[in-house]
Amino acid sequence: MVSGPIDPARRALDAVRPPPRLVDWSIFAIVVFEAVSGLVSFTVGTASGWPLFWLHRILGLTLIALLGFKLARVRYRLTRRGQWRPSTLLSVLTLLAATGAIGTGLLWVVGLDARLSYWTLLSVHVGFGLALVPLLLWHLTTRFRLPRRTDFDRRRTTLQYGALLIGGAFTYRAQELANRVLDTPGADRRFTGSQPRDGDGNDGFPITSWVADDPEPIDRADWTLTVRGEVETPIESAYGDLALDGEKRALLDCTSGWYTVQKWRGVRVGDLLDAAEVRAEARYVRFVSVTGYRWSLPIDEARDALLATHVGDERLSHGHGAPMRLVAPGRRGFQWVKWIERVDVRRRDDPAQWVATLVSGFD
Ligand SMILES: Nc1nc2c(c(=O)[nH]1)N[C@H]1C(S)=C(S)[C@@H](COP(=O)(O)O)O[C@H]1N2
Ligand SMILES: [Mo]
Repeated sequence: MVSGPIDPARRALDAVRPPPRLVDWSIFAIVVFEAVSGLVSFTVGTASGWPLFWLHRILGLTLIALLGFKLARVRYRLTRRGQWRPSTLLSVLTLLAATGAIGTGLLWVVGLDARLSYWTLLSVHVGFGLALVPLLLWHLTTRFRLPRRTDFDRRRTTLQYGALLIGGAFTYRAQELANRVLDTPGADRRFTGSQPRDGDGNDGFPITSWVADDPEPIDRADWTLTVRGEVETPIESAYGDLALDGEKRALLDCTSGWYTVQKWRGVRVGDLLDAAEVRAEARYVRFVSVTGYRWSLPIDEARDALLATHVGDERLSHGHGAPMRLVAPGRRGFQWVKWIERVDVRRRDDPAQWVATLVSGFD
């Protein structure tokens, strides 16, 4: 028998639970939104982008309620004899990926900073999320049921989803408050979710490279910097001929979930472009690494960037991109190209750079 106090809670839950087909389709819609917003958030580095992160977190929390409704409904298929089918295995894998993504997301938010070699909890979260999307699509093909008109009731459906969203927003606020009151490591996170790495210079923050980018150390005496493309006067400059008088405090925020504020010194990109005499048609500046890794910035933004040779009054170490790396304030870490050897002034953006960041370094 269910005793007294549970009854009101149970009744409240029943009231906010949408009909089964709507639960299933809203789980699907939210997972797609989470995957897309998660990936897009990788390109957001300035504070005006906070609503995207906020929505990602709140919808992630509503997903917990929806999954709870769904599990309460289908649990018997796992626990009762004779209910297993081949597709049940797929359902279990899908559930594991969802639980993994939600669990790592929650632990990250409260500030747990566990690491699996160089994989942060946030990278593991991304891994689960990327696995979840194809699993869920496949799972959907085994039990495809479109919602029907009878599933919707304008007032009831609005109230149910309103309650779920408000519940998610409220839970997120409460968690933020708890982080602050208990002073967990999660309290220091940026709006992007990244946690601080304190310390100045090369040893103050981790070395992070994509997939296979790992060049041999570069000898400053053999290295030159080339500026070419839409310019009147192409430049080819030895290390010793560079004017290293540009200085900037800037925040590097890596999508694997950490950030650092450092004093960077080196060549102002604006000075370099002036020396090369940029043509009127120029729109973008592309920074190219010895490994082929590259990124482009619109020319006005590029003028304000720095080609750093120093960090925190030390010469840049090899791991951090010596002899020269891009410092692009407001951009995420993966856009701060390391081991730069060439600057291309261009008329167009470079969509293939997205692929280049993933495959550079592979022979
Ligand atoms: N050439 C090159 N530049 C790169 C990378 C890379 O793999 N190759 N990694 C990027 C990423 S993901 C980040 S977060 C920063 C990290 O800089 P750091 O290693 O100095 O901390 O460099 C960026 N620049
Ligand atoms: Mo990164």
